[in-house]
Amino acid sequence: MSDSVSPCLRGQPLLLVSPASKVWDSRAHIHMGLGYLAGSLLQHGYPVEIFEECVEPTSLADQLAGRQYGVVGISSPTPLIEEAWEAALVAKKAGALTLMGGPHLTLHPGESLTKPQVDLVVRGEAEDAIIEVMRALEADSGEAYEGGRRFRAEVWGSIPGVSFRDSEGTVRHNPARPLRQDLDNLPWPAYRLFPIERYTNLQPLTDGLQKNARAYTLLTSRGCPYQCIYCSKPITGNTWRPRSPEKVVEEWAYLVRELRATEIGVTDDVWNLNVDRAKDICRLLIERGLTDVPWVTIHGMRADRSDAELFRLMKQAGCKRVGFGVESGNQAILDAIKKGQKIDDVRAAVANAKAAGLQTMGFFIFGLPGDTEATMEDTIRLALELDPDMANFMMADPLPGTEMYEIVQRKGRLLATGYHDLAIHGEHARFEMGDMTAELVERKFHEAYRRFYFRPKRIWKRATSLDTWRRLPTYAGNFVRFFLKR
Ligand code: B12
Ligand code: SF4
Repeated sequence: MSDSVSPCLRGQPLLLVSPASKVWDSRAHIHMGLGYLAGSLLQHGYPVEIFEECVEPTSLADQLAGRQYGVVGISSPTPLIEEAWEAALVAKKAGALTLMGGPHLTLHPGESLTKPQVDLVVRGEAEDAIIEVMRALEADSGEAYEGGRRFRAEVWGSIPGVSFRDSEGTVRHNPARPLRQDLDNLPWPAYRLFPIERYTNLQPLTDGLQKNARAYTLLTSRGCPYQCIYCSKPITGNTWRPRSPEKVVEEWAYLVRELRATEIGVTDDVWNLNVDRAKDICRLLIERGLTDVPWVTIHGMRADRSDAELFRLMKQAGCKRVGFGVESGNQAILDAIKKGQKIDDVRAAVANAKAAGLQTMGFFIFGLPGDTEATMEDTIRLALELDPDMANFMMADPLPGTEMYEIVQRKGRLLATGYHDLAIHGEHARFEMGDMTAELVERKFHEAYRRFYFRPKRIWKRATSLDTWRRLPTYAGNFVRFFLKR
């Protein structure tokens, strides 16, 4: 069976898809990866649309029934891979060629190519690869076989980062594509393709900045050189690539002035690795009058890469809230998870941020390898001592490809059942190890929420906050989830 017409040659647009989870319902931020891919495609003249299932009023099947797309590109982190394969099936049934990419595909590209509905996989960053894929499709759009579409190796074998089935049906993985260094010359994400009014604001799980915000995210750098054992970094590895402050602020101005952003989230892994560069970004924001739109560092900053001047400049530059990955209140556990951070660094950073007038947020993890009742108690005590405006307690999540996953395989008992259960969404432990039982981890996790949020001063602060009343339904849901169980 063979069909020779290249779908992309029919002049149909591409559809870039991010599937929604079936098991959790959480923050919806614009997908920067898809935004960047769309930016690159538009720059090269390929029409493209974005479909983030979690904010769309229609199903993917309805979207594809209403409009013909030549290529459907699907993005997936590990916990969403089953939903992503389903999306590929829907796209295949609608007659599109299917292309997959993102963190899970980079970790396990061959696994998805065992699914006949998946035609091509791109590993790693793909702004350049997707253009080469589109050009290759013009030369060879493959032949359909029951076991999956097959492609000619002479056309496809030389595109770095691509995995495909060759004419014999053998899965081939081309060599990896080196990471692009000049981030300044990448086209900006195609921000206008996101229906921004349908996205939630940047940290609604914990607190909101504004209701109905036009909440955009922005990347000032990519990657992180640290090697925390629980962190999954298939796309960037242990590298860090900064953008120049000038280019960052140019994009920031576009979000504020052209797209009328009402809040901005810096979504880097570690935006302040180079403290001087972080300060330069703040100085430029101040100089260019871009301080009125509040911004947050969504995923946390490195506490050990900061000083009092940085927080003062951030405050002047319009920053409202900073987050810190504190993780554990026990130094031996912090060392064991290779956080590369001292508890005193965290104490100093939180104190400096508060002194500068910034709201603070701390991320804490329970059930790390080596954790005991006593070390988790240290974590709760550190949270109480630091007393950030918000504390986000989580249970350790052993994502495949991480050192923690290997440790759990060797010494622990994995409790997660399937990929979807590897998401940070529920209130159950994903593994046990030695004397560290799920019961113990879940008990300390719920205890942390109770002891942190049920202090008289905290209750008073919440009760007197306008935001609390606005967000009562969310808080009521979280109350049941985090406080009443166990
Ligand atoms: C911002 C962010 C979020 C935001 C926004 C979601 C999003 N998908 O963008 C929020 C807070 C909502 C979020 C949620 C989750 N996240 Co998150 N998130 C990040 C973070 C910090 C940055 C992502 C980013 O913007 N990267 C920059 C862009 C340019 O890169 P990119 O997205 O990887 O896209 C490039 C390539 O992957 C590739 N690509 C991506 N998609 C596709 C599709 C096709 C067709 C092709 C060809 C290529 C391709 O090309 C893109 C351009 O170069 C990363 C850490 C990181 N550095 O990657 C974690 C990260 C991606 N998240 C992760 C996880 C686990 C989640 C959740 C599952 C958490 C949970 N609930 O359990 C959810 C999943 C939500 C979802 N739909 O994806 C993990 C994924 C690990 C893994 N093995 O899969 C990461 C790597 C964090 C970590 N270190 O553990 N996340
Ligand atoms: S510092 Fe953050 S991004 Fe870097 S490895 Fe550790 S958890 Fe991952």
